[in-house]
Amino acid sequence: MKNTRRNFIKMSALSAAAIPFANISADPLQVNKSDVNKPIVLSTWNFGLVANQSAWEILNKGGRALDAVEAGVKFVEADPKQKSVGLGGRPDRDGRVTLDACIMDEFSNIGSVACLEHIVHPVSVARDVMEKTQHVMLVGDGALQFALSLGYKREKFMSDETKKEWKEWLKNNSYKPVINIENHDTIGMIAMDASGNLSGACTTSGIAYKIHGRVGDSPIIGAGLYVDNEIGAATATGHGEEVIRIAGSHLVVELMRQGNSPTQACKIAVERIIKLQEIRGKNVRNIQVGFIALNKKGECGSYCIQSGFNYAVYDKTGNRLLDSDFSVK
Ligand code: SD4
Repeated sequence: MKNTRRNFIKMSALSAAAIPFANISADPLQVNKSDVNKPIVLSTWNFGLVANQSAWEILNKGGRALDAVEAGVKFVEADPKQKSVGLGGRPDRDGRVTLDACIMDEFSNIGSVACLEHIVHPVSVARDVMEKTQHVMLVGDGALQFALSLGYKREKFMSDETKKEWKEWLKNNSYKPVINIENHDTIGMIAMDASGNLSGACTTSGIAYKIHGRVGDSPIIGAGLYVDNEIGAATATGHGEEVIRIAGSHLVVELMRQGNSPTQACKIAVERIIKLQEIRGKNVRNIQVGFIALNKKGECGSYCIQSGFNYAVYDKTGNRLLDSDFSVK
């Protein structure tokens, strides 16, 4: 009798434990493999076009999505003309250029650096955190020392032009981030390779003239970037505080898991941000957030708060820049 009862309890516990997993099939989106649009890469803003080009060279040769997204965003990090990413990034209010980046692969390996100074390729340091340490995130001086120990070169940041702009800003010293600055910002990139595997990367110098030490969404897995190799991937740009508040990129992926298209998922996430702005008595017109998303079928989409956000998509039909649809008209 005792035994039977124990067995019953055991069985109940087993079946209860099995319930949450019962719905998680290996293929929740019911992907018909022959219809998958792959390889494909998409990335935020105008500079996504050149970044996609670098990524495509790898994807088109059958390379891994992880290598493609790293190479793609590195192209933008190294461009001194880009004032919101990498080498050319604008400083914080103390005149220090601090960089945030993260990377995630098809196995849910993750790596991230935040508030990293003097290193041109924070995304590669993030990948080294992922592949060479038992941690997932390094910040500030610790991230810098880690990079230097691996042989990364310490570089001088801030061009004369950026320094001049910062000195100008210091005269008023007021922190009012401008939306859609120069139509380019953080680069977030997500890709599916010819094997159908997903990866993503995200890198930025963050919002200009922030308080020293401020970290946005971009290096935070689940906020600025998320990849689930069974479902899809998403990345974000814009006011990082608002993206973190809703765990944005993770939310977009979970919304795709529930059957929403990439565009619908991005839209629902954007609407949640807008609703929270209203609840908190904030003016939504002062902020911009854009998401881009890709699912396992190779379908992609985007949505943002207000006009001005665009993204680049490269698949077998070519590389193109698309305007994102938006909520606040
Ligand atoms: C941040 N999301 O640091 C980044 C910056 C950005 O448009 O994308 N700005 O909050």
